[in-house]
Amino acid sequence: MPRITSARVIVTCPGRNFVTLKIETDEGAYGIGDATLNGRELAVASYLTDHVIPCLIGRDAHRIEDIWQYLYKGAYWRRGPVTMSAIAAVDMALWDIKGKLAGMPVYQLLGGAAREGCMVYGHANGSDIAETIERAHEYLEQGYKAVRLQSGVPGLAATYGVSGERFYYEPAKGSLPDETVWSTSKYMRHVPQLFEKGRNALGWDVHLLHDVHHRLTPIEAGRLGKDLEPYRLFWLEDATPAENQAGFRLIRQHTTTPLAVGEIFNSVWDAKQLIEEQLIDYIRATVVHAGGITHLRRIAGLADLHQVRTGCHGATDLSPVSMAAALHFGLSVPNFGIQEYMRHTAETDAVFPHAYSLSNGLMHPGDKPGLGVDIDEALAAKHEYKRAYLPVNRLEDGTMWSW
Ligand code: EZ4
Ligand code: CO
Repeated sequence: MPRITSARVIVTCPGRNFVTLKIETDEGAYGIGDATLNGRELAVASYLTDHVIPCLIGRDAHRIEDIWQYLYKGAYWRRGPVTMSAIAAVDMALWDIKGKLAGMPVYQLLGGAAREGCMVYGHANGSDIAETIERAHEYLEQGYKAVRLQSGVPGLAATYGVSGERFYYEPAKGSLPDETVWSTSKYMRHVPQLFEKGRNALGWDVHLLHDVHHRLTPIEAGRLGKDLEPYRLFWLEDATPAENQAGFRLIRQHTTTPLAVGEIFNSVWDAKQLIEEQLIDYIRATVVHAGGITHLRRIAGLADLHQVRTGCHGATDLSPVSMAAALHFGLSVPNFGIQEYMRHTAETDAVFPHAYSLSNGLMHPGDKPGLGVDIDEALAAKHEYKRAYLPVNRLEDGTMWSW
């Protein structure tokens, strides 16, 4: 049995912060897992170092389910993003080890490929509609089958999803949170124009997506979904905050635009009602924030019973280790829908050499044993952690709102 001999947390900032757990065994194989919780990174690093790692030493690295249950039930304090990201990092690292010892890529251990590759969507964003469409064309030229459209809103100084960079989007910055200003009415007038022009320019063969980023109330989301119906979106994401799962009933009563939610979920319990009542079409929980491959498979299993498909979050703040884990999961799960892909910077890719690749709009995790991602520790050590916050958001009268 491969015994866990050591585990440690590596914090690095190759352009942005990442927290990685590395677990070593007495059989030589080691595994890595992502533990990055954007804007709250050191809380997870401490949870792992101060509370989880001492419990791992000496355990059988093959007993993934038992270790998962030990960390979940054994903490007494269940769920929450810090706990579940820490458990996820352990889980990913153990799947990586199991794959390496078996000489197989993780997706083979999960039942093998259920498709040729995972369809991904890229982010086209611009300060106005014309610029967004121009960037969407660039994605189509690169073979993408699906593109998310976000654009600046007239009258608002900054909008979620729009960045100066061409292919990267990085909202976390500053030693204190940036403040942005939001107007629902300006936004609601603008988005249907974005999609009318987007469809006309891009045609009907591409899947189009949009992220509301938790800004609307359920009835406003119902209105927006209805206004967007003529443009046949693949999904409308995070239309309203989802703590109150029953709130999605109201959206459903008013629109057939498909709904996706879940990038901030950390457990199947966050999605239980949404899935069981078929209030959503895509569940966006991630490997890193929702308890690892082990728990994400449980969520997908429930979702499959209710014709809800997966659509994992894949922003740049999820490290290449998470990206790889998401692709092993996505390739093997029966009810895969789509995978978000915001590519990482060259600096990040250099710290995390990886086997996954993109071709013709589909991504594949590659066939290296384990997850197929490594961490260059010497290079990682050169990039020191830098505190960075996600922005906060207020209405025009100063009221705090969801960012
Ligand atoms: O704002 O990952 O769909 N993608 C998103 C992301 C999130 C960031 C927050 O850390 O909504 O851009
Ligand atoms: Co989102």
